[in-house]
Amino acid sequence: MSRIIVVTPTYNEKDNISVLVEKLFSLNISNLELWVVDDNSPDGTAGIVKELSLKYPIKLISRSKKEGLGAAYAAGLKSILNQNDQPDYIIQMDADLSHDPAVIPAMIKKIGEYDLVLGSRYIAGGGVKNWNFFRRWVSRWSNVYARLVLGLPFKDLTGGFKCWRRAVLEKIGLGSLSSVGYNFQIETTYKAHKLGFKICEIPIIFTERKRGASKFNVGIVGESFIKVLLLKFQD
Ligand SMILES: Nc1nc2c(ncn2[C@@H]2O[C@H](COP(=O)(O)OP(=O)(O)OP(=O)(O)O)[C@@H](O)[C@H]2O)c(=O)[nH]1
Ligand SMILES: [Mg+2]
Repeated sequence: MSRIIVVTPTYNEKDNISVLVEKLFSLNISNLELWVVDDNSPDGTAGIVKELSLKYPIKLISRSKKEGLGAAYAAGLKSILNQNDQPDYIIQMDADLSHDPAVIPAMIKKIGEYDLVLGSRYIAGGGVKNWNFFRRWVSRWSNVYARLVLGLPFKDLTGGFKCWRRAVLEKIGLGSLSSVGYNFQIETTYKAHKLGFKICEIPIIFTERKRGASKFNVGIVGESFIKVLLLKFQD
């Protein structure tokens, strides 16, 4: 039986995290654990996670300050790889319910044949709900830009709903990643592709958060603009 760890970064997700947990564990996937990487959320997200961990297999990684989702993921993934009881697959997803846990069984099915499965908004069957024009525009162009500069064949490079075979994460060198925002997603997929791992996309519908505040900002777009070029010229 495969062992699966779902990892999610949280910053002020008190109104979303318990719904995510209930939805995730109601899938009844055996050997599934959730790891939450919280950056000392002032709204008390960590306390809610601790309470939930009395009922469900949840591990909380508490970090002292907010350093962006890239740093939170890198820390969470490193701790997962450094523990004794290694998972077969690692799924990463947002905690704000934009990513629907109902997609997870399809991801697990696909990871049997691939090394990395990307949840994709920009292939047939995928999409985005309730995003304003600006967010749609930024997301579309960020993807076109990264795809063309890096020469990648995937339609959604910036999405954060992904399922990894453990060996891929071991090889891409988590210690060398520096992205703060969604560039983390581009960087990790690019490294996996360059190493020759088999990657596929499956459709997802991304729904804008209903509760809590977005951490998206223009700095994150600027970071990606520059770091995609740096990635290209590192080669
Ligand atoms: N630990 C941690 N988590 C973060 C940080 N920034 C964002 N996150 C989490 O990363 C996930 C994605 O962040 P969001 O703010 O929802 O970003 P987004 O999905 O691009 O933006 P929206 O569409 O507006 O929600 C959420 O689960 C956040 O709580 C951070 O600095 N630290
Ligand atoms: Mg979000």
